[in-house]
Amino acid sequence: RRPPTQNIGIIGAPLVYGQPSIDPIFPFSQLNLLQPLQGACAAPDLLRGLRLAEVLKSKGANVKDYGNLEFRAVPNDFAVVLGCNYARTVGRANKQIQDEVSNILKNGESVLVLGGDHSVGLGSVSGHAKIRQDMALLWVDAHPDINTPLTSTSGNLHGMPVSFLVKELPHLSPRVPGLEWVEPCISSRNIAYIGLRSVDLQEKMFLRTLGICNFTMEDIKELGIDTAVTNALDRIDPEGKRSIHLSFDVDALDPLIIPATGTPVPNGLDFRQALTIARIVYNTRRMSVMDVVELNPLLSTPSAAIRSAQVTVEIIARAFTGKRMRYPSIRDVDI
Ligand code: 6HN
Ligand code: MN
Ligand code: MN
Ligand code: MN
Repeated sequence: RRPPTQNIGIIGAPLVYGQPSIDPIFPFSQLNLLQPLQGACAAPDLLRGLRLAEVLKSKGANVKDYGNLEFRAVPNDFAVVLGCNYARTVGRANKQIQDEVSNILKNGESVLVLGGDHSVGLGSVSGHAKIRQDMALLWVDAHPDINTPLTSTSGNLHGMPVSFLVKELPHLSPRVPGLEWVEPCISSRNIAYIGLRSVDLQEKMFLRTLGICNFTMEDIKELGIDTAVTNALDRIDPEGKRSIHLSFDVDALDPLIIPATGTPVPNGLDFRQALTIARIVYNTRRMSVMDVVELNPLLSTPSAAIRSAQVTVEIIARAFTGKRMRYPSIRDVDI
């Protein structure tokens, strides 16, 4: 079967308020020294600089780059409101993301959303669901990002997007100013996780009580990555008809491979496993949206940041075109 030519729309979503660098309660705390956390906003342009669009084109895709969305910080949005940091800024930015994603899908293009932190999943997934109600979500991440504002210990919205999206959960959450527009749009039956290894206690409870399909790193070690991903897709899309959303947090990979990320956790996926996930998702021919989030070039040495970004480009190319890149093999690049 010859695959149809892929039309891909790229949008940059350089949002960092889902994982802010300024501690909203203790403005003089040590956390504020972590200024580089803001670096996730540099990821889209770094990936473009590594010729992301050209690589996709060379694999036969039609690519249109819509550039970066421009986000404005909502004034005085520093306080923790109902357990969320910067909810109005994050909410507003995600409304923009939602509109852009659904418009590009309406054009008949697949969408690549370049974060930013993982709070961009709020807008990206809900923009996808607006156009394709029958959507299935594969969340590749070290973390399940399913805290509610009441269970989150950090208050950072990048650890919460799934809780706002799952139909079975939001009644447990307060209505957060700035996020009222987010409608729960996906059933827990149609969500699966790959790569988990840092799950908060209450998150574990949500996964259990809702019976959300998840393959932790332990499971992957036991079953192999092929079986894990194939089973996950079978579970969330048993008839093989749904539009697939791949939300890819680069911290799913081992920090030795992608050190440039804000919440690294040891014992992650290796490069081959990540490429396998991308290939199996590509083989469905039904991936409509991919998010690539949490790449933060300021959190490692410059050369490690570039290597992290190159690995990311290869995974993206595999997910959209099924093809392996020959250039540049990460081992051969000398920076
Ligand atoms: N991510 N569970 C932690 C929290 O703050 O809620 C970490 C979240 C990490 C989020 O990596 O996208
Ligand atoms: Mn995440
Ligand atoms: Mn993560
Ligand atoms: Mn935590």
